[in-house]
Amino acid sequence: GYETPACNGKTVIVHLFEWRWTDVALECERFLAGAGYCGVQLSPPNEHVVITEEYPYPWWQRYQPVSYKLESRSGNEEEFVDMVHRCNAVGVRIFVDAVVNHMAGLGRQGVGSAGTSFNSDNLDFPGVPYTPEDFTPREMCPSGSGSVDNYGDPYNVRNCYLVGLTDLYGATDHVQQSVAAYFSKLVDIGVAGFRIDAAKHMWPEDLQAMMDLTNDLNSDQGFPAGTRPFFYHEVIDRNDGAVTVQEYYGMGRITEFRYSQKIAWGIQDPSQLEGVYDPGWFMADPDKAFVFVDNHDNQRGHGGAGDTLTHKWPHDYRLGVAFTLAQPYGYTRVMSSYYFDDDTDAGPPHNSDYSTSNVIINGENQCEGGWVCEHRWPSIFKMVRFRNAVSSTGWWENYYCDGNAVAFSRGDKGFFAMVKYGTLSQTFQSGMPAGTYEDIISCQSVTVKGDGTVQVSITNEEEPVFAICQGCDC
Ligand code: AAO
Repeated sequence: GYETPACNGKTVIVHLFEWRWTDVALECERFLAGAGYCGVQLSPPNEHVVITEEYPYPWWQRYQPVSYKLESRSGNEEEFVDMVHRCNAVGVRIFVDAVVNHMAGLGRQGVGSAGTSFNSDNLDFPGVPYTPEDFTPREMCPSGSGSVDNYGDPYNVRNCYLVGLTDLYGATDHVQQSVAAYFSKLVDIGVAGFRIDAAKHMWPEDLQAMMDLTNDLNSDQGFPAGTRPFFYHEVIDRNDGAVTVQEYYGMGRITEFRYSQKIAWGIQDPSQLEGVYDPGWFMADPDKAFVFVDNHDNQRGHGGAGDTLTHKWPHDYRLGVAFTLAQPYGYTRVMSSYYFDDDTDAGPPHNSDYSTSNVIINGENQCEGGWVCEHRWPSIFKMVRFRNAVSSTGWWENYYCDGNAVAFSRGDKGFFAMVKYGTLSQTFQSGMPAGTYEDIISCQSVTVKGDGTVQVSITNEEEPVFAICQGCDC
């Protein structure tokens, strides 16, 4: 199936947004493998437009493909291959952000990040190659401007140009084969799966055809023979448009943006947290949902945003991510950002020539040089271990919430508690077998009594989380 990544049961993907491939490789080896992360979501690795004029090198230039050559702001093909092999060697998988709904935006021409010429207005992308017949015919788009302008009409959403980006005609053999060739090239290198960018703007049957034409994962890179790639589709469904996440069932997982909204509300008002998965809201089934607290768009107000919790509110953010990793709903992704002020276009930390800076790790194992590295914050990365340890129980019980403290158990595999304001000292039913455990956040030893109760103590307001699990230590 396409629903589960080939990660030996590991349960968390980290998005190393805009990192260089050389730094991703190092991070796999020095941190992600030991922390128990399943893998990394990359920024798009293919050739993209290079924008210098109206704005210097915005992050979003990478969502305007020029070709499928593996040369981008994050590095070249040699560095890409080296990264994939080194991450696989330590059991950390690589997931590619695949931009295949469209090519570059109208009005753009010149050469891309790999030096290939292109002209969007002529629908000419010789690096693939794509020519005008590979783009959705104008008469199929019902919008006056040619761009997507009515989210209530699936023909408008899928046949028009998303923010003016030249829309590939995904029903054609040549587009399906070209995209599948790109996917297969990546899989042959050792990539384990794909985030499908703007999947909402693609017809599910076209996408399915591209997926089915893609090779099995590469057994020389440690994947069992016959394993299919993992797919997760970016579909923003807030019960407010013509396209639903359910249309993509059977094709992998689907991003569940209603979860992000619910977790933001729930951290504001913990009495709402028990309802983060709300089937009445038509949220994707637990085994279909792909969930996250924030993503690279909504953390900076692109793609809607509004009620989004981000690293800019570190205390609440820790609560939101820790809770997300503790609760059972969905497959989880952790965001790893770079700092930006009010400038939502600003690209990653860079050198004077605008090449992306390297990530710096300080003596406290945290990042510097403009990189946030939420995935290294203690109450976040330690909860990865918890989620892996409890993953065989797809439910929670002994749920407790008094509006400030929240606690629950994951069968007899683990118990979690957190506190919104101040510290916590309270006895809870843990559901765990009697014995001595270590709180994986504070590293304090704790005892579960014969009746399953445990005395929880959270004294550090900076890391307002408590977690014990079977087989876990600090
Ligand atoms: C750039 C410039 C544009 C220019 C274009 C072409 O900014 O001015 O026209 O180049 O030259 C990224 C950036 C874009 C950038 C683009 C290309 O975000 O600013 O455009 O690269 O360089 C929709 C799509 C969704 C998409 C999202 C941004 O459905 O797929 O817009 N996300 C992905 C990527 C993203 C990337 C692209 C796609 C393109 O993650 O980084 O764009 O490759 C509603 C709809 C959503 C829709 C949003 C925003 O949702 O339901 O489908 O997302 O609006 O248009 C509330 C609102 C509701 C909103 C919802 C969102 O509920 O009521 O309206 O929040 O949560």
